[in-house]
Amino acid sequence: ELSKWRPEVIELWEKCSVPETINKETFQKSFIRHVNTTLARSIYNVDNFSAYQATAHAVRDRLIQRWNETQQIHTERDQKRVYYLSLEFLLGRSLDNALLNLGLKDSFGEGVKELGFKMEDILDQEVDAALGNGGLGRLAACYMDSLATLCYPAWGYGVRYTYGIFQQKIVDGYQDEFPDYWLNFDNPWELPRVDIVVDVQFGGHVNKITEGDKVRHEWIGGETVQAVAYDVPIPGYGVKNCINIRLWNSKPRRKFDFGKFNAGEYDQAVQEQMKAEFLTAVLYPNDNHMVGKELRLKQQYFWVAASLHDIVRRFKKSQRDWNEFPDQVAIQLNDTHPALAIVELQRILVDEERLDWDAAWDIVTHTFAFTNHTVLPEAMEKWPVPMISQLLPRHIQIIFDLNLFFLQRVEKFAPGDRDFLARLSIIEESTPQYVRMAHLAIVGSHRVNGVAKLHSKLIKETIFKDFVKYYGPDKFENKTNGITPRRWLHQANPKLSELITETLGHKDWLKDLTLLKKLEESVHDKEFRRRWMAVKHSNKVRLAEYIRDVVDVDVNPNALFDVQVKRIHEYKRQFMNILGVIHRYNTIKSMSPEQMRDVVPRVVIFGGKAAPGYYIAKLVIKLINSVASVVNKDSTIQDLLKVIFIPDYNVSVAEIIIPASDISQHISTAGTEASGTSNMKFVLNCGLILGTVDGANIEIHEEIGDDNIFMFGHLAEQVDDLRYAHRYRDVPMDPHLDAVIKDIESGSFGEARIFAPLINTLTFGKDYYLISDDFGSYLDAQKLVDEAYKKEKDWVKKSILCTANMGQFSSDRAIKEYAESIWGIIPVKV
Ligand code: 8GP
Repeated sequence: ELSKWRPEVIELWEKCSVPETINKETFQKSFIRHVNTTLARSIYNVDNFSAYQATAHAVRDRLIQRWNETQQIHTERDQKRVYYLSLEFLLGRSLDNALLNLGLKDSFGEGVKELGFKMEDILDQEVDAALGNGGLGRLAACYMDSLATLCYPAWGYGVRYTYGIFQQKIVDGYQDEFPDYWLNFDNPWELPRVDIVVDVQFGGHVNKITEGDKVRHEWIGGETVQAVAYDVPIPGYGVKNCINIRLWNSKPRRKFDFGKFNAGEYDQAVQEQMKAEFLTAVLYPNDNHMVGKELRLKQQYFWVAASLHDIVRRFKKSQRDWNEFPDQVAIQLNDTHPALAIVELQRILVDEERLDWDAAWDIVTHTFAFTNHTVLPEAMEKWPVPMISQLLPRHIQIIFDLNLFFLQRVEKFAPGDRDFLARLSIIEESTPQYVRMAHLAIVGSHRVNGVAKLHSKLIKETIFKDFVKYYGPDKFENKTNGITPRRWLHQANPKLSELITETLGHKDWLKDLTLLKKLEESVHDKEFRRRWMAVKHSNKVRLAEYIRDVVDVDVNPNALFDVQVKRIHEYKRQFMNILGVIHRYNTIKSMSPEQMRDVVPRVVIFGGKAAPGYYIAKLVIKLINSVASVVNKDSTIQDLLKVIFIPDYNVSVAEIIIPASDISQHISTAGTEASGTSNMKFVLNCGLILGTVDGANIEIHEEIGDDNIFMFGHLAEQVDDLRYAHRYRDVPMDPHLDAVIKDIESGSFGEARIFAPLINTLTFGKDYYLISDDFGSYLDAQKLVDEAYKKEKDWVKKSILCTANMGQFSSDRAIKEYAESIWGIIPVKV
């Protein structure tokens, strides 16, 4: 394609495209140029925020160069690519991460200092990109970091929400939600691609056209919304590769309804335009819970259609045969949200590319793979058939056809077993009928995976049991989640990172986390232990300052910091934690001054958002704050206990909290937390954990050993029987729990009637999450924590061994496993 240019032109381009050397001086030039031109400011009015913008733009210039080179080489090599489709990418802040991954932190830091700024102040100006709810969205972000670092040819596809996850404020102890208008001031981390626009169709009808002995379908009419691409560059660590997340934004088609306009209905014509923009306005704020809003379904199709159009266009450029599609393209479905992509690809191949049905289906099923992230029934996506029919009339036909052919095969496998057929069917035969998205995702994929060993076993034994019978076990795999050590240690905990690098004598551990194992040799080194402790202490001081700033409570950095930060959900049992806190409070209150001297002072820290419609979860927040306001004021307990609820927990708040924890709690009812990823972050940052036998806790336990973790509670295989007992028998309540409940009911923490619905979940609600069954062993485990913390030397050793044995939980390991056993892709290094 260069042939259209004269050689002199090409030469000039090459001469002018030589990348600038990057050092302090060139950075400063670039900084000032951006202040002057991009921001139209000058030395007279440059504040911290404009300094942030200028620095971000200077970094962005370098990112774009790398991004271009990466795209160019990936196009040239034309290797198989993976496309990661995720409705959530919880990226957090980008500046610090980009500086570290590009190796520019020191030189740029010096550079801004000489210009009269502090790097910390500049970094603090950035707002989080919070396009996700919790673990699922943050996992996608960690995976993009690893894909870039390992040089895989990969793209992410998502939605550019105008409003990310809501901001949480605490008013009178209750959660209040405020819109997160994160794009308020320009976003330097995205590149608007006004040239990349895809038409997405909704509604209309389908014509059946017979041509000779062939039938084809034509989907026409309805409304069209345009998808505009915004590209977010993701730099790898210590490599030149920089990959792309393409986020789609909806906008109306340029064509304006002049008919209506001329008829005097100007406002209505404008309203229709605005409706199109509204499509990508807001992220649905539910974690592990499905809410069947039509707009959400529209978002899903909008994003899937635009992404597939893009993927197919890229494939067609190489002019290969369609059979080669699965050799060039792997598509990973992050949960069932993008499951319509399966139907859309089949539609493109059959209706537009005129492939025959079976050939098309063969391509589809070799292209897709599907990750499940939960077994909770309320999270399983299903959409009413009438809703899909209205929005996507051709897709619903395809879904019914796919289901018919699928069930015909199942019928051959299990002749006459109608129940089996009904259980496997993509369609739930209720009134109205529903499309079960997980079934669609399984039938349309060549691999299905869970996200931790126990979870992957449970999906095979419970929700997908019948599919295992039909397909055999090999279609189902485990890919234990991972986290990126770049953000979650190097960036969030710079002092620990430095100490590790100095001790090991290299930085290679950031790309091969198993190298941390060598830290084990230093546990007997007294000076090393002292420094290890000093790092933890300074991180606790940093968190204590943050707590003073946001909730105006003083906490003692020498106390044991006990943390539970994650979405508020009944299955995660923050309720059990706060009930335990009340027990602790009452125990301390009943002590003599003598006895008190033996108590380990504790700061119990909570953080997390509740879905705005989740009443019980919101009451848990209220209870935590009510307990906090009583306990924190009570001078009779001599600062032995403080309770803190940190508002608006998000990625950048997590970066302050996680490095400061002594113990963190991951205490879901066994079998309910698919994996958890914050458990990995805490242990990597040398915090011990108190956990149930659930999710990735189990594998962390295997790696770090019995002595360095506190595990308690019933096992997943006991849960059914325990629930049965609550349902049909009179199970006596744990006496300590009973006392705590009576205390709440007596009004010790404010009006008792407020908390009645919460307490009812334990009684009338049959204690579905088994708090009373685990409460005794929970309190016992907490006692062991206190005892262990008193033995300082042993505690530090445990802490070191935690970090040293986390090699397995890098997202690099996880991504390599996906690449090798599911996607079949190889690295292409720039
Ligand atoms: C979460 C799981 O709850 C968490 O254990 C896991 O670490 C994380 O995914 C990443 O794998 N699951 C979800 O957020 C989830 O299933 N969300 C809804 C779409 C169902």
